[in-house]
Amino acid sequence: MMKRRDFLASAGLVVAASSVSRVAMAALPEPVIQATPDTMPPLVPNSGRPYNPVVTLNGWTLPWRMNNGVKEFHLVAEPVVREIAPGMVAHLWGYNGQSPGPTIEVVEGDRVRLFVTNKLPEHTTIHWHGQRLPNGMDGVGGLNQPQIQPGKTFVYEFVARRPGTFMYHPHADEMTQMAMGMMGFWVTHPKIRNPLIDEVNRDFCFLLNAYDVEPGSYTPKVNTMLDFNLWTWNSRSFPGIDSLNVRLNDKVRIRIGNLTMTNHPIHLHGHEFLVTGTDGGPTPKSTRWYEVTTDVAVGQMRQIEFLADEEGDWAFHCHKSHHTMNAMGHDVPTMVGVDHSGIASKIRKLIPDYMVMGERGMADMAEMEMPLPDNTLPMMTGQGPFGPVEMGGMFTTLKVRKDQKPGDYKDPGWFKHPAGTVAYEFKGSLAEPNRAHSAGNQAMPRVTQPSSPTEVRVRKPNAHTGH
Ligand SMILES: [Cu+2]
Repeated sequence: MMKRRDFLASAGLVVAASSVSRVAMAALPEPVIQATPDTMPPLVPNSGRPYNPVVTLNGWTLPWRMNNGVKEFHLVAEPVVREIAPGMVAHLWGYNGQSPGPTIEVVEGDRVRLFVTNKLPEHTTIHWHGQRLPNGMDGVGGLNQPQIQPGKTFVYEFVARRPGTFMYHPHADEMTQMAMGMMGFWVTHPKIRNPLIDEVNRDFCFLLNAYDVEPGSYTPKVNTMLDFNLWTWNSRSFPGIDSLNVRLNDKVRIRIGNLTMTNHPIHLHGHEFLVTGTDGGPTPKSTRWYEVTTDVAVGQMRQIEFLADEEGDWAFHCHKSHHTMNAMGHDVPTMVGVDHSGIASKIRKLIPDYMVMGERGMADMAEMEMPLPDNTLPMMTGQGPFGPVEMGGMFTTLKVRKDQKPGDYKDPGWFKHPAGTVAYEFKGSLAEPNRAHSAGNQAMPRVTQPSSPTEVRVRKPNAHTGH
């Protein structure tokens, strides 16, 4: 097996079909395995029709070989160890060394042959989500094909008939296999100039996914339906998600697919975008309007486009606040306003590790060096130029810079704000605010009931509640 770097070094040899023997071409294409969770530079096509490649956030594009005009890819379904963010790895299932699998990039009209080798302990298939294809290539185990048993390789072949944004995932023991991270992205570029598909300077893509990994463990719980504790983009959690680095006035496209079990309102700061593509391909121009948040429902793909004409470090995240938190935030009782003075030291005599959390809100969690179980991410973290960012999960930044070179995707570091453009503390004297001292009205008068005793449920932080 080859690492992608070696493959690129020898790409000239591998893809020049005419110079490879018939015997070699009859064999399986050698699988390319990715060893790192870093964002790889765009894979510029060196065979087939030209196109402007995408950049997969914390991911990569699978190289192919041309075999008599057919683009051949080799996907290997296998157990992988994926770093979710520095300090935490998860034991997942994926493709070619990572979860999600590599992005497949082809051009409208390409004939594509995909070899799928199963190195999992159970059978699998791949469904090519959103594609027009012969029914027997649709990948639903039992319905369209026999299951791919462990150790076996199946061949899928079809023509990528329409341009757009697609995904792939198993249609075999789906609940387990998707909860374990088996999924990938697919982009079909237009063959000729399409009036509904604009040329862009930067084209990013990533999948929304989620895991339930108990603090201190490594393998996701596969039976979880909604209460996941790791909300990820391409199986990465902030601060492990790379920033989207662009040049001032670049036209930017971001393609997002959702393979979690809930919807994600994706929100961009500082700019307005258009939804230029959905599951069915490019949207008619008459349906486009400017937004700053778009909901991506389960099983959907969305393409957003905007002009990056405001310099700075702009937050880009899911707007469900629990989805920008990591594992520790989910089972903590609300303590805002509860006075713990003197209590903690008494409780510590009984439970030595006891800590008071959240009586002034949860922001302390980002600053405190809390003792965490092994292989567990802090609930929210990430040092920004002004302090902790207090985020986790589905969060990253769009970095817009005047001096970012075309085609350069390197992180330019923190934005240097021009003098006088950062919010600052007011140091003058404060006038007493003029408050109105009347209660609000209501449409129907309320009858005052005699008060009854209130029952309070007390829980120790971190105790497993088993709800
Ligand atoms: Cu979300």
